[in-house]
This record gives sequence, C-alpha cells and structure tokens, in this order.
Amino acid sequence: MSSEIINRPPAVPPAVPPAGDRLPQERRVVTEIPGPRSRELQERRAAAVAPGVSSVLPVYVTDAGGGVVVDADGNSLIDLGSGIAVTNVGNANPRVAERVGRQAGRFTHTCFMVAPYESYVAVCEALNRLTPGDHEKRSFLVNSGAEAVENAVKVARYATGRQAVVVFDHGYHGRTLLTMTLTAKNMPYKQGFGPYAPEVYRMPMAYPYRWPGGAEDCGPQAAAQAIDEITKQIGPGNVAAVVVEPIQGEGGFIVPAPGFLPAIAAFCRDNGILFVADEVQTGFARTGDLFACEHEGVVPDIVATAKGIAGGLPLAAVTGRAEIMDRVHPGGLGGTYGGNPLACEAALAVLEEIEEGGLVDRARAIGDIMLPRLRGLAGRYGAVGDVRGRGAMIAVELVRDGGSGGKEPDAALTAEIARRCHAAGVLVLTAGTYGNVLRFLPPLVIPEHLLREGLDVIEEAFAAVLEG
Ligand code: PLZ
Repeated sequence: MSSEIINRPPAVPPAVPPAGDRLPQERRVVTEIPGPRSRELQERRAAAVAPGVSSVLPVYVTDAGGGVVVDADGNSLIDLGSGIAVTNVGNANPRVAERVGRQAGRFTHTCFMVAPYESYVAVCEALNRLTPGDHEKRSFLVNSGAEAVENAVKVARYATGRQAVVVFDHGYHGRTLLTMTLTAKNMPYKQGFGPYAPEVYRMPMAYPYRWPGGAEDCGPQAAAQAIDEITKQIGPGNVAAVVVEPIQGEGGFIVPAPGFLPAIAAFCRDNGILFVADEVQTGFARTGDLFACEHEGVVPDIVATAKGIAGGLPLAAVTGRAEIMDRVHPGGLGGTYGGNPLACEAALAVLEEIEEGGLVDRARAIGDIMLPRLRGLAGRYGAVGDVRGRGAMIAVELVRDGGSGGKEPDAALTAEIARRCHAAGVLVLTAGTYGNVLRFLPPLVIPEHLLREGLDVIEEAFAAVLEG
C-alpha cells in the first residue's frame, strides 16, 4: 500500500473521542435478547415496515463503535458482523463522523452531474491508485454494491459490443433485476421476482470443500470446466464480461481454490473478455490485502467496490482501465446521488484510517487469532466440516456427520449456534447457498480482548449444542 493514500491536506484531528473512550468496549447482557424495548419496537415495525425486509437479530440499535453494538435495552453486543463488512474502520469512526459532520454544515448535495465538487474527484483518484494494477484507470461513483456491479456490466457491454455475462455458482451480486439475475441462490433473493435478465450464464465455482474431484486439483479443474462450457455454450467472442467475487461472500465465504482466478483471468485476456472483480464484500482491507484479488496477483479490468469504502455511508464505485471507461459517451453513466458529498468525505476519512490504523495488518492479525481457535472446533466436532477465509473474513461450514466424511449441510445446527451466540451477546451472521455457514466479519478496529471473548462465546455455543 502506498505511504500516502490520498493527495489531500493532512488528516483532520478527531473531534469526538475514539469509540473506546465513548463506549465501554465490553459485552454486557442485561435483558433477554431482544429485550422488552426492542420487542416493543419490533411490534411497531410489524405494522409499518414491509415484511419482505427482515433482520438477523431484531435488537434496536442506539449506539455502536469499536467492537460493540448497544441496543435500546442497554445490552452491549460484541460485533462480529460490521453491518455485513461495511464498518471496517469501526462504527461512527471519529474521523468519519467529524468529516461528514463538517460537510453536512457546508452543503449536502448538488448532484455531481449538475455542479461537481473536489471530494468526488479525490475519491476517484484514490481508487485509481489503490485498486490492483498500475495501468491508467478511471472511476465513477454510485450508491450501492448492486449499482456498482450493474454499471460494471453496462460499461463492459458498451466497450466490447458483446452481450453475454458469465457468473459462477454460489455467487451473490445484488438485488436489482440484473444483479439478482447474476446471483445464484433462489431463496430468498429470486423466488417470485422473475423473469430475469437475458444473456447471463452460470459456470461451476472452484469450491474446494465440495469439489467432486477433491480440493487438491479443484482450481485447475474448475477453471478448465468453466472455460470448456463458456466455449461450447456461449462462444468466447460473445462474452462481454466474467463477473466474480474473489472470495464469495453470501455464498458462504468460499475461497476459490488456488489457480482458479488466475486461469479465468488469463482466459479472459486471451479472448477479449473483461474480467470484472466484485470486491464489494472483500474490499478495503477486509481480507488482509487492500483488495482480495491481490492475493493471487490477479489484475481485473474493472473492479466494483462498495460497503467498506465509506464507513457506513452509502457509496460504491466502478474503477476500470482508462481505455475501457473512456469509451462510454458523456451522460451515459450517472445518477442523482452517486458520489454524494457526505459519502465522499466519509470515504476519504476511511482511506486515511485504513492506512494510519494499519488496518490491512490488523485484518491479518484477526485471521491469525480466529483461524486456530475455529480449527480447534473442527478437531473436536465432526459437524464442523470446513474452516476457511482470509484476514477478517472467516467462516465455518457446518455439516451432519462430517467426521465420517459426510458433508450434508446442516442449516438447523447453524441457526441454533447463531441463536445461542446472539442470546449471549455476540452478533454473528450466517451465509451459504445451503444456509449452513457461520461467518465472522469483525470491525478491523475491534479490541483484541473482545475478539477473544467472542470466540469464547462461540466455543461455548458449540459445546452446549454438540455436547448437550
Ligand atoms: N456484491 C459481493 O456481498 C452485498 C447483501 C445483503 P448492495 N452483500 C450483502 C442482502 O441480503 O441484501 C453484495 C455483495 C457482493 C454485491 C452486493 C450488493 O451490494 O450494497 O447490498 O447493493
């Protein structure tokens, strides 16, 4: 990572004390979870909010920061979710809060397409410099991960004059018509929402734990199979883009077997297909690299980013090779709120925090603490079929009968472990095509004692369920 992330005046000193001073960094369970106040709010919600939107854990949040989330009943939960990989720099990060607050007092919106401002340009400069590859790049800003992926496909189709888009088993790319189509899993994302967008083709993913030929040769075999199917079914000359998450998020933190991504990227290069990396969940130091593609030295043609980019303010970006991005006619891309000035200030603060807080290294340190503890669980319980991930993006896959080689997904066990963690004041998430993956995405600023306590609670939950 470059020593100077952004070409801007020196960092603004934090105006509010760090979360650790403001909010006790402790797990504190003072009521049932959810408690009476949260249950009351949940009732109000049921009458007002469309039930299609659900919540993992309906505790109503009043405060959050560092490694904790505090609810309306005064419970303080250890946060192992970061709002789905968003608050990498911590919730209400003081530098983010300060910069956003100052910007809110100056102007909150002009629309960059009407009258522009410097922070948008500075965010694009930073993305061009920090995303993988030292070729010339251009960026533009949108509001959500789905919007970023959808725009990446628009640009790829425009630049190549081709239509087909290739995605993978277990992939997740969003909930708009196109990105829902790109997403693999039917329930809950697609059921009843068709018809889907045309010209989307799905290929096998190099999922080491479930690859029929075994993990050993999974990378090259899966790549060969995908390339063969693309060649037979679509024709490489018709493919605009291959869209892939360098570690699959919602699909269950599937780390593609080594060699898979480089082989797909090489195939793309040889056939004029654009390699689009969906770094929405993996980006901004999460995996122990600034971007997950760096791990195998893969250089994408286009990168979609969101989530961790702006500490919780809605912002997302598309960054691509200048010669690709420069094709699109003026006015062909945009949107009312894309690159909102509050979100841009937040992003600039986030990039400073990542560098000055050494958050890439902290993500690695988090993985180094979590992986041995979770592998210990795999040694004790056959139900822990796989432990995987990189940096602060770690998961365990739970199966029935894992000890005797069975790999039948156990979603009920996963839900029960998550429920017990929640009841004990640890916010964990689940994922996976089969709903049988417990995933952990701690804020990169979580104090070490909280991370270790969170792991204690997880171990206790496994013991209580599996040892009776
Ligand atoms: N690409 C890789 O992980 C969002 C989805 C939560 P948006 N993942 C969380 C849910 O159930 O809606 C995601 C992602 C990857 C794209 C997206 C979409 O990002 O900001 O939610 O649109």
